[in-house]
Amino acid sequence: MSDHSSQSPDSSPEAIFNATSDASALAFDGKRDTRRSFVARLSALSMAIPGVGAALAACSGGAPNASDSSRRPAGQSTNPAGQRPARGLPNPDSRLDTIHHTEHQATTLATGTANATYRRFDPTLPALPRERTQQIHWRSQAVPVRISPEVVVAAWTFEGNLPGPIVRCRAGDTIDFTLTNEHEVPHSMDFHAAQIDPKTAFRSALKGQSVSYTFKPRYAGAFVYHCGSSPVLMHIGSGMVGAIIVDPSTPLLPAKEFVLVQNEFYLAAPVNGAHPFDYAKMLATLPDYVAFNGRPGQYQAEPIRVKRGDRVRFYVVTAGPTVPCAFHIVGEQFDTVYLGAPPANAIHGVQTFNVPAGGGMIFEFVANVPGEFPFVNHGFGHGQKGAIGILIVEE
Ligand SMILES: [Cu+2]
Repeated sequence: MSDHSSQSPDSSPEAIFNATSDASALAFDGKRDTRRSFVARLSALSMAIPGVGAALAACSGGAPNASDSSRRPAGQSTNPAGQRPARGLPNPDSRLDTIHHTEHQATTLATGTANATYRRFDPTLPALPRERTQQIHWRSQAVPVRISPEVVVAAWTFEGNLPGPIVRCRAGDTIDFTLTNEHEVPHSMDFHAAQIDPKTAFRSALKGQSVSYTFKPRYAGAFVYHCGSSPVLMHIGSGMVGAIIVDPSTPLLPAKEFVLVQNEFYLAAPVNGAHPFDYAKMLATLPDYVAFNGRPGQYQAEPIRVKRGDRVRFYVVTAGPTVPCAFHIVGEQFDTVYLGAPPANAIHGVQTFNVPAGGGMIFEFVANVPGEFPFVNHGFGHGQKGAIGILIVEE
């Protein structure tokens, strides 16, 4: 029995999400008094930022220097003058730096909200580069992101979008990665495809600094990347997430391939048109929205399309920070789900499989039935907050 009978207009995918959106709006209205008091509380706290005081005190300022991105051993970082940070500066990854665990109330506000235009996030898996070594240099930035025509969030990002760019490589390739931080808050990068000492490689960069490291993904699969700076809940929850897809050395069968990064949004009341993120709500784990690729319901408004007979492969990565994804396609069954390290660890004839927060799995089937197929987080208390899309199989 399908989840939503196409015979009932009220149970169509569109109706489900529209009803959800309406319900969310009502919920927002119902909380207006609470939100008003929250805003007052926020003002009183002067929009405290995680670790920003220590970061500003430690940072000598200035724009990032291109020379900062030159290759260095894993985890070394430099200040804008190309020097190693002095001893005694706070490392927000350190368990000793408790300041970073106590100074968190709301994200900083990004500017330029009016210029944040809504764009569907292209879910298409990028082509596999021919080169066996990739040089990747990204910036961490605070940027307003319009996650729906109505909602702008004051996001913390990799390369100005939420999720960040999709990376694709092969097992055994070399990734030379550099992160340059352009934001007052310390940031870092944790690739789940890497096996590396996190204390050095995943350490934080203060504003104007860069961190570089090199890794070779050992296993194929769909992996999360995220900022790992403390408190990691705040940094993942504010948008610093994405996916790295690692192909096996023997390619999988040709397919139409798509990447879905699920994340959830915990929003405070808007300030100057943009919603800051709400750390208390992250801790309470009651999201306002749950989305595939950072825009709630975007693939209902603009579905993903394939042709009848296409092999379809979804790389589902759950960035969280907390909510899992019980991935299911209404009216279809998965021929194969790769739990990890494809083509190994394959299970067959699967209706739904749970991708945990911080995990990634690969879902595959042959689209031999035309129609409109909702792909959902079947944990519907979360799915109906925006983690529903439509796959159209055309004749
Ligand atoms: Cu961060």
